[in-house]
Amino acid sequence: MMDKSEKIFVAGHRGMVGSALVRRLKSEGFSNLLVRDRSKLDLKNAVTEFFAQEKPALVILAAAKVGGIKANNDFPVEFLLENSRIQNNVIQAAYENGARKLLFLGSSCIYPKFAPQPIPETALLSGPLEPTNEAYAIAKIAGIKLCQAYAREYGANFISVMPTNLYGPNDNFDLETSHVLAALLRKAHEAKARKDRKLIVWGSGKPRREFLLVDDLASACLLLLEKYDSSEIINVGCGEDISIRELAELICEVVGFDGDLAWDATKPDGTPRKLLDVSKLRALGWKPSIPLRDGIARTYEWFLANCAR
Ligand code: GFB
Repeated sequence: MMDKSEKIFVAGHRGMVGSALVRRLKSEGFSNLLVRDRSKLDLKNAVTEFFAQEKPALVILAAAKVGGIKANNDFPVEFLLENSRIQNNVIQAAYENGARKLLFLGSSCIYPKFAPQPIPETALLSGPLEPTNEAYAIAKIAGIKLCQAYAREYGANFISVMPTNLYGPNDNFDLETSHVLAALLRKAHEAKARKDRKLIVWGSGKPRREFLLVDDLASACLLLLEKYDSSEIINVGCGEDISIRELAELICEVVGFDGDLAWDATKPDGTPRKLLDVSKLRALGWKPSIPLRDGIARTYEWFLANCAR
C-alpha cells in the first residue's frame, strides 16, 4: 500500500489527464497533492527552485503541449520544443531533488506508422513514424529514453506509461486543435442546434482508433504508481478500436443528431490503425470500467455544462 500522505506533484493538473489524476488521487484519499498554475510555475523554464523547495516524493508528469492531427501537423516546432523542454526540466529536477518515483505519460503515437496490431510495447523504434505527429512522437520518445537513462545510470524508479487516444472532461473542444472525439461531439451538438442536415468529418472515415476515457487512464496510473517499478514502457488502452466512421455515427446517436455525414478529403487520415496491446497491463489485474458509449455520454454532459453556449 502507498503512503497516502506522501507529497505528489501533478504537473499539468489543469489539463484533461492531470485533472483526472487529481480527482482520482483525492477520491482515493491522497492528502498531500502539490499543484502549481502555469502563471506561477512555467515548466518550460526554471523548475529547479520549485523542486528544491517542495521536494515531492512522487512526480506525475502529465504536462504537455497536446493536440489533434491538424495541430500536430501544423506546429511541429512547438510540439517538439515545448514538450522536450517541459520533460527535460521536470525529469532532471525530480531526480536531483530525490523523488522516489516518477510517472511519465507518453502516447501511442510513439509507435511506428505500420506497427503490428495490436501494438506491443516492443514495437517502439522498430520503424518509421506517422508524419502528421512525428515531432510530438520524437519528443515523447526522448522523454521515455530520458526516464530509462535515469533508471539505468542512476537507479531511478522512473516509469513511462503509453496511453491510447484519450477523451473526457476537460478535453479541448476547439475545432482546429482538438482530437477527433471532442471535435465530433461539438460538431454534432452544433449541427443539431442549427438544424443542419450534414456534419463534416475529416479524412476518409477509414482509420481505426482506440478510445479510453481519461478517468480509466487515471485509475490505471494509480495502479502503476503502486505496483509497477520497471523502466520498460507499458501500454494503457481498452483493447478495442473502432473506425472514425463508426465513432462519428455513435457520437451522432448520443447527441441526437440525425443528419448525414460528409467527408472532407482534404484533411489527413493519419495512422491507418492504432490499437494497443494491453496484455502487460491486464496481467497486473487492471481493466477499463467505462464503455465507449457511456464515456461519450459523460463527456457530452461535461461539454453541455462547461462549453456549450
Ligand atoms: O484524434 P485525431 O486528431 O488524431 O484524429 P490522431 C484521428 C482521426 O480522426 C484522423 C479524423 O483520421 C482524423 O482525420 N477526424 C475526423 C478528425 N474528423 C475530425 C475532426 O473534426 N477533428 C479531428 N481532430 N480529427 C493524434 C496525434 O493522432 O493522436 C497526437 O496527432 C496524439 O500526437 C493523439 O498522439 C493521441 O489519432 O490521428
